[in-house]
Amino acid sequence: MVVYFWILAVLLLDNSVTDGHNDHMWVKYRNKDFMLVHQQMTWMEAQSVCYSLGGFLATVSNSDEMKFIKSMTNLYPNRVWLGGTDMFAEGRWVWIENLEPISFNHWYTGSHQPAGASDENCLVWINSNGYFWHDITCKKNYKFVCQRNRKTIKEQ
Ligand SMILES: [Ca+2]
Repeated sequence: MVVYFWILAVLLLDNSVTDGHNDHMWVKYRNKDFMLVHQQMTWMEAQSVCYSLGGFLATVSNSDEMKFIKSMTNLYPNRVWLGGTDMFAEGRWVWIENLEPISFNHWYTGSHQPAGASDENCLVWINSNGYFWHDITCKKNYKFVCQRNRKTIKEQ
């Protein structure tokens, strides 16, 4: 299984496999790199691909990062997976990066998100809904945003 995702990750970096987009590349933002992957996969598959690429599904730490990722994704009116989940403990939302609780958030309060209880344990970002966050079943297939962390340069 691990080999499968590794091969998939390598194929993703080959433009010929993409669905018309050839921008599967890391984009630098401060101390992070982000990559929008256009293949649509389940949350776990997406996380496996991100891992094979040296990262994980993206953590959104603040509104500046949210705006940056939005700028990467807003050409595509699709839903995208981010790295939030409460699959380990219902109602305790964490980032898969480090299992730290989600602090900054952008849940859609209009429908009291996250609202899916144990049926909906993964965080999807809905572009057409003001980029608010929703919990949804992890088995849906969506595009996704990977992140990897840049090594911080030590100040003299
Ligand atoms: Ca849940």
